[in-house]
Amino acid sequence: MTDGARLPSSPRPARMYARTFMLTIDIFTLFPGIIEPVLRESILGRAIARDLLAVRLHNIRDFAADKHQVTDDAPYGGGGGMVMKPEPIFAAVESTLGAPPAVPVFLLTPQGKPFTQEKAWSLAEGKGFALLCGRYEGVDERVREHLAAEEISIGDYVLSGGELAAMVVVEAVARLLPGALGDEEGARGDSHEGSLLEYPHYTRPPDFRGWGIPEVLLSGNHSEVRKWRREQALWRTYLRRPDLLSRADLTDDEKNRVRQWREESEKPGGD
Ligand code: 6GU
Repeated sequence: MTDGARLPSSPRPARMYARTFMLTIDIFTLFPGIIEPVLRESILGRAIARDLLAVRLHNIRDFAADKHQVTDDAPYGGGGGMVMKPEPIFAAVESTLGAPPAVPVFLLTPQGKPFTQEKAWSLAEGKGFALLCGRYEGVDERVREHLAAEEISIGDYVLSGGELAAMVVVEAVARLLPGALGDEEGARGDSHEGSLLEYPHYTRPPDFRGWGIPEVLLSGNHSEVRKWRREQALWRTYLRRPDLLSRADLTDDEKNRVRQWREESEKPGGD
């Protein structure tokens, strides 16, 4: 690696932006009680207290027109499970955000597009958005077709509802808002920033149960520390998430390094 190497995981200056207004996220759900306590704690609680972020919870059931406030029904064509009815969802979203909605509405579903750090940045930089939490076996297809801007999934597994997924999205976005983290630089070295995983961290004591820490971290040599961290981030990504490397922002030197590692592992007897 050349000297004057970049910071760990290659922060992009393009990501330094000035948001001057509060970001508002509207969440439409049948279970606001799942979400409410999460918004009170830690980074989210602080971002809301500091008016960097506003999260508005809307209970879809409040928009069901009938006496029993029914929000689901049996699927046409038969089969098991219940489907979320379109009317209460359209009523909730349109009475809150207008028709068509003034901000993009994202439907949370395992069929959605995988949520990424890149998407988190674009939402943090945007003018606000809404999350619609699916429940039961599904949501009437007309919601996807005529109300949702996009469908988002947080990974290849199935949750019973979109509420926890919505919290994942809100948390990932909130911590990118300027002032949300104690340390302003905090988000920039994170895993997935610049498509590399993060380097290993250590704190006191220097010897814990006989397990030490890498010598370089005690050296006080900041340039050597930076080099070591970048190298660790690269090596870790190579070992654990080689799929990320094609997107990563690497120097020519680093690309050669990776190529060497690959060649060595392909040699007979290599690991
Ligand atoms: Cl966004 N919703 C549900 N119900 N399950 C999921 C998901 C979302 N993302 C991954 N699994």
